[in-house]
Amino acid sequence: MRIQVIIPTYNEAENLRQLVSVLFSLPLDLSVLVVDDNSPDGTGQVADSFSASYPGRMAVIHRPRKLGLRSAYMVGFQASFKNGIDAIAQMDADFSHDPQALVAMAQRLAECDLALGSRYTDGGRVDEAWPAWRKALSAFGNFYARSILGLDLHDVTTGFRLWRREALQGMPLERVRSNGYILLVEMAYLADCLEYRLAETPIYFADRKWGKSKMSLRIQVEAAFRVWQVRWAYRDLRRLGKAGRLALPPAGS
Ligand SMILES: Nc1nc2c(ncn2[C@@H]2O[C@H](COP(=O)(O)OP(=O)(O)OP(=O)(O)O)[C@@H](O)[C@H]2O)c(=O)[nH]1
Ligand SMILES: [Mg+2]
Repeated sequence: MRIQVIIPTYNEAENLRQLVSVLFSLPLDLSVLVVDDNSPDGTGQVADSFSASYPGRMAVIHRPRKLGLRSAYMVGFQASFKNGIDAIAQMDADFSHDPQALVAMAQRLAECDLALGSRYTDGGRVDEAWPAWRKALSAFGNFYARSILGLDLHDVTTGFRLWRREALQGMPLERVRSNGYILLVEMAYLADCLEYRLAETPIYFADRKWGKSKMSLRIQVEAAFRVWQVRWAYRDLRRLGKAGRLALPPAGS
C-alpha cells in the first residue's frame, strides 16, 4: 500500500527536520507532501532540502502566505489524488502525532475507509503535562460533538488520520467550510454521513515539543457553535446515507 502523508506546516522547521527522518525510517511504503505557507522560520527550505535528498519520496507545495489549515489540506489532497497512491494520511508537524502509530493505522485500513488516531478510545492518552482545564475541555468538546452529530467515535477532533484514497476522493470536499480543528469534525461527520467505515486506533497525544500552543477557551466556545452549523449543512447527506455517495461527483474530477 502506497501512503502519502500530508503535513501542513507553519513555522515547524525544527519539528519537520526530525519528523521526516522518522517517517522515512518506518516500515511503510511512504512518501511525504509538505504544504508550507512561506513560514518565516524557513520550514519551506527545510522541506526543499529533503526533497532534494529523497527524490520521489518528498514533495513540497509552497504557498505565498499563511492561508489556513483547510486550504492547505485541500491543496494537498488534490495533489495526492493525482499521484496514484492508495492511502492519504493527515498529520501535524509538531510531534503531537507519533509517526510510529501510522503502522497500526495502516494495518487497520485493511478493514475500514478511515483510520483515526484516537486519544479517547481504549489505550489512547493525552499528554500528562496538559493542564486540567485543557484535558477537561478536550474531553468535553469530543463528547459534545459526538452527541450532537451522532458519531460513534471517541475522538472526533483528532488530526491524525489515514484515508483510503478512494474514500477521501469520494467526499464532496468543495463543501467543507471549517478551518482549524472543526475542519476535522466536519470531515469526520461527512465521512460518517456517507457511511464510510470509520475505525479508531489508540494514540498517545504529546504536547508540541517546540513552539507555543494556540488553543484557548475562545476557540473552544466558537467551535461549540460550529458543530451545530456542520450538522445543519449536511442534513441532505445525513438523510441519503450511503446513497449520497452516488449523488456526488468525485472530488478532483
Ligand atoms: N500550511 C499551513 N499549516 C498550518 C497552518 N496553521 C497550522 N498549520 C499546521 O497545522 C498543523 C496543526 O497545527 P497546530 O498549530 O499544531 O495546531 P494545534 O495542534 O491545534 O495546536 P497546538 O496546541 O499549537 O499544537 C501543524 O503542523 C501546523 O504547522 C496554516 O495556516 N497553514
Ligand atoms: Mg499541535
